[in-house]
Amino acid sequence: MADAAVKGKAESRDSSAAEAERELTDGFHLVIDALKLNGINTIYGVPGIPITDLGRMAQAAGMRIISFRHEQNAGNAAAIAGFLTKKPGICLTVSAPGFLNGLMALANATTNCFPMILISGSSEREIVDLQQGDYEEMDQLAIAKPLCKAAFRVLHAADIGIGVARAIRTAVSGRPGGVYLDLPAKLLSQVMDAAAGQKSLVKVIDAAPAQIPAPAAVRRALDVLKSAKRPLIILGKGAAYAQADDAIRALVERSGIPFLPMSMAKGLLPDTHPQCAGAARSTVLKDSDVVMLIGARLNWLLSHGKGKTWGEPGSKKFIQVDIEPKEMDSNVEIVAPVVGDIGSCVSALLEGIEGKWPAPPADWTNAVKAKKEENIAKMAPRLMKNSAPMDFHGALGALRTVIKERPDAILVNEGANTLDLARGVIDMYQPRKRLDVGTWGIMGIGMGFAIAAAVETGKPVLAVEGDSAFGFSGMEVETVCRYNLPICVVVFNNNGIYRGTDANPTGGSDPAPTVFVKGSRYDKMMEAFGGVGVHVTTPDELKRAVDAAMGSGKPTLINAAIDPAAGSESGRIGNLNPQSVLRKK
Ligand code: ADP
Ligand code: TZD
Ligand code: MG
Repeated sequence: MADAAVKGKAESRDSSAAEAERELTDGFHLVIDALKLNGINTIYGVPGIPITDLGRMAQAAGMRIISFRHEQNAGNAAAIAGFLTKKPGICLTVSAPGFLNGLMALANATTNCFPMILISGSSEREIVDLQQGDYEEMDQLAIAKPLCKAAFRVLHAADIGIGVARAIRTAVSGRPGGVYLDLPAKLLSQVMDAAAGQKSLVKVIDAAPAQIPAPAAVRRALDVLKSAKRPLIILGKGAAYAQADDAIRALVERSGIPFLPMSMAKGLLPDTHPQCAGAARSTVLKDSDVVMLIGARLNWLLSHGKGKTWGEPGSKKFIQVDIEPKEMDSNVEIVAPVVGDIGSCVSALLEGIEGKWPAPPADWTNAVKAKKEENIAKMAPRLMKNSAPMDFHGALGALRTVIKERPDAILVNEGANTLDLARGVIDMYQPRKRLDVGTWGIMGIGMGFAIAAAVETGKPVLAVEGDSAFGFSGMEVETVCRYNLPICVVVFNNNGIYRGTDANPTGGSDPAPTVFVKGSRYDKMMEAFGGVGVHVTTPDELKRAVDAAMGSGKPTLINAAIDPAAGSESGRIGNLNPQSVLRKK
C-alpha cells in the first residue's frame, strides 16, 4: 500500500469524527500500488498533464522512472523491457499527442509479440464523447484498439486493481503483445477508503500459464522429424523470449539437427556452435526437406515459406511450435502443428527423442558444414581490411571482435546496410543479447532499446546504428547521459540512407532525398550533454574507441566515417523495393 506520508486524511464532510479520521487513498496511489504489487518497478515515459504527479509519486514510492525526450522512444524501451524480462514493460504518456507518439511503439510491440502496457492519461469522458474540445482531447481507447491485443479504460478508483491486472495478464499470456490502459484525469484524483482500496488490488497469479501441447501433436511432430533426410530447426525470437534456453539447447544438440537462428534468436545457442547453419542460410532453406520452426513465423523474413528461397515447390514439410494456434497454416501448410508454450513444447519433444534418436544423415550435415566453412572463409579477409575510409565489413570486423571479447554485452542494431551486414558478421554467444528492428524492420528503436537494455540488465550496451536510423531517436543521447548509462553508440556515418552519393538529378540546389549533411559529426551530440564523443576513420581506431567506452561504462558516441559509396540500396532487401519501369536511367 501507499506510504502513510502521502495518504490523505478525510476531510470532514460530515460531522462524524470517525469519518474524518478515516484513511484515504486515491487513483494515483492505487495505480502505483497495483503495479508494485505485481512486481513492476520501472516506468518509461514522458511527463505532463495529467500524469506528471503519477511519475513523481511513483518515484517517491521507490519505482525507477526513466523519463525520455519523446514517447516513441519510451514506448520502444518498454517493449524491449518486456521482451527481456517476460514482464510487461510500462510506458506512461500524456493524452492525445503523447498517446499517439507512444502508440507507434505499442503497435510495434504487438507485431513483435513483446508484452508491454501503454498507460496514457486522457481527458474527461463527458467532454471527449460530446467532442467539445477539451485540452488534448481524443478518443484514445477507440484509436488504440485495433493496434494492440486489448484496450481497457478505468473510470472508478475501485476498479484500478482489476484494470491493471487485466492489462498485465493480457500482455503476457498466450502470444504476448501490447495492451492499452486509459486513465482519465479525474480517475487519478478520485479518492476512496484506503483499506477498501487495498482490498481492490489484484496480484495476478500465474500471469502466463504453461500451455502444454497435446501428446498426439508432439508424437506427430517427432514422426515427421524422424522421417527427414535433411532436417532443419529454425529458432525465432519467440524461442528467445520463452527463456527455455537449456531445453532448446538440449533439443538441438541431442537431435544433431542443424539450426538457423532468426535475427533476435542469435546467441540462443552460440553462432559459433558446430550445428549453427547461419553462414549457410540460403543452402539450408533451399535444400532442407523438413523444417521445424520454434517461435518463428513464416512471414516475409522467411519468404512466406515458399518461392525460390525454399527450393522446389512441395519439397518441404513444416513442423511449427508456437503458442498461437491461428499462426498455423498462415502462409503454407503446417503438417505438424505443436501448439503450446515453447518451454513445455520443447521439453515434450526432448522427452520423445531421449536416448533413441538417429543422427541426421551425414551427407546432409557434411554438406551444411562445407557450405558454411566456404562462406566463412570467403568473408574472413573482408573483415580484416584496415582501410580509411572504412567499408562496412572492415568496421564490422572490429565490432565482431568486441562482442567476441565481451559476450555478455547487449548489441542493439538498426539501419539498412548497417543492420543487414552486422547481423551476418557479428557472432552472438548468449541468449537475448541481440535486439534489432524486428518484424517490421522499423527504424527508431535504437536509443529506446539501448536504454531499456542497460536499465533492465545492468550490462554494457553497444548500439550499432546507421546514420539515418540513429536520427530517429538520437535526441535520447541526453537521456543516456542523464541516467549515466553504460551505452556505447556507434554511428555508421555514410552520409545518408543506404549511401551518401546520390545527387539531385535536376542539378538543383536541394540535396537528393537519401543524403544528409556530408561529414556530420554525431559525436558532438554526445559531448553536448557531457558524454564522450569520438570520431574514427579506421577499424583499428574504432576498436580502440569501443573498447575504451565499454571498459569505462561512460556514455559514448563514436562517429565512424564509412565510405559513402560502400552501401547498397535497401541493404539486403533491395528485392522488396518497387522500381519504376518508366524511370530514366
Ligand atoms: P522471428 O522474427 O524471430 O522469426 P517471430 O516474431 O516471427 O520471430 O515469431 C515469434 C513467434 O513466437 C510468434 O508466432 C509467437 O506467437 C511465438 N511465441 C512467443 N512467445 C512464445 C512462447 N512463450 N511460447 C510459444 N510461442 C511463443
Ligand atoms: N521509417 C521507418 C520508421 N522505418 C523504416 N524502415 C524506414 C522509414 C525506411 N528505412 C529503412 O527501411 S532503412 C532506413 C530507412 C529510412 C535507413 C537506412 O539508412 P541508414 O543505414 O543510414 O540507417 P545504411 O547503413 O546507410 O544503409
Ligand atoms: Mg547510412
